[in-house]
Amino acid sequence: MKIGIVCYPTFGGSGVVATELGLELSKRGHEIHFITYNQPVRLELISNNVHYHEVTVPEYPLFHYQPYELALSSKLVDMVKLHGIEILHVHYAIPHAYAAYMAKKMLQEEGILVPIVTTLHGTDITLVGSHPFYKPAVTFSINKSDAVTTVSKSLKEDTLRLFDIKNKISVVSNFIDLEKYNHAFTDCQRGMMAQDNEKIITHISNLRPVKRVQDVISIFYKIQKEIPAKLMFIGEGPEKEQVELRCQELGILNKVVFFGKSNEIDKILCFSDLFLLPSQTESFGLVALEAMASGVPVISSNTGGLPEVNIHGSSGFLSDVGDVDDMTKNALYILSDEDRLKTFKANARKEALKFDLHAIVPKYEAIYQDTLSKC
Ligand code: GMT
Repeated sequence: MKIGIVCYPTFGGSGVVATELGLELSKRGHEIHFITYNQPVRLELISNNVHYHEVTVPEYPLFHYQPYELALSSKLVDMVKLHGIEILHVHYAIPHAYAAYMAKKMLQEEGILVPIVTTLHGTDITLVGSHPFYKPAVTFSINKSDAVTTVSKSLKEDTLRLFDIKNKISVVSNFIDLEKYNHAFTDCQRGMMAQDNEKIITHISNLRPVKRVQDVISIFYKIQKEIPAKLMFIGEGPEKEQVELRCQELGILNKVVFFGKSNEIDKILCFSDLFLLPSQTESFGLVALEAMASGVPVISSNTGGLPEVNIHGSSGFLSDVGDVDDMTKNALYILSDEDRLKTFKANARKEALKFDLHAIVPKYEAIYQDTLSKC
């Protein structure tokens, strides 16, 4: 199939999933066209089967807001015509599903039929999309998609609860390329980051309020009072400065390593002992799955889709949002006994195997085929 993939090209989970999906589909013989405003960060390889088409929005002084969805829908029309793209798979409803619908309508005028598959990822439903500013447009574009998927059961329930949905929603969970996280590389540089007796705790996110990064600091502060530990803090975002200030106030700045954005999180996860994800809401928690695939147990909140990924008492523990005492207790339980830590690490990897991309990508292929056959 010739498949157009629309996504955010950033470090965010939806862009990562869309990119990994496109790359795997290309290995399975499909022709993939990424259509977005930058080359997706995990798209290292452009090949015969993988193409990238940039959407540019020329600056015009009259426009207070530059019309990205207009530029995107025009680009989609052009690329479908030029490359014979048969199906469009858009990741994140806003504004991608809306722009794709406009493109579909324009193409219909010329007798070209291109169905749209929309994958909802989380904040497009739970935070941004359900805001009255966007809700009518998001409801419309979900209902007008030819197929709709969510990345967890929990997100499907949220979508049905928050919007008036007439369309069928299929759950296709996020996935992971386990081979990438099998510690095959030999340069796991634990010694550079911590002493042998120190435990390494890791957090990775976009440092937005929804990630509750202050809870990460509170939990780490309590852990390091009990056992020697270091915190690896990966990501950039609006809460970073506050986090740095708080670490300084608590006198733990020398125990926290700030990495900024990283394209090599597998290299950090390879030497991590525990992962913290105390988010306010999380439709899936791809980063928790990435940690688990690296054999890193997860201490997380029990919100959204996290209980579908992080299995309480096996790959880690779940606590109520904001319950930093319970999260600390669980973290110390895992870290304070070497044999127990080993068991949790093995379990984390085992639970991650359920999300192997080889099992999940064919589900998208089946959806494409089904959608095309109805067209
Ligand atoms: O806020 C983020 O974590 C980024 C956001 C995105 O759209 O890129 O992530 C959402 O999609 C990911 C991939 O499906 C999910 O793993 C994340 O749980 C989800 N984030 C939230 O629901 C907050």
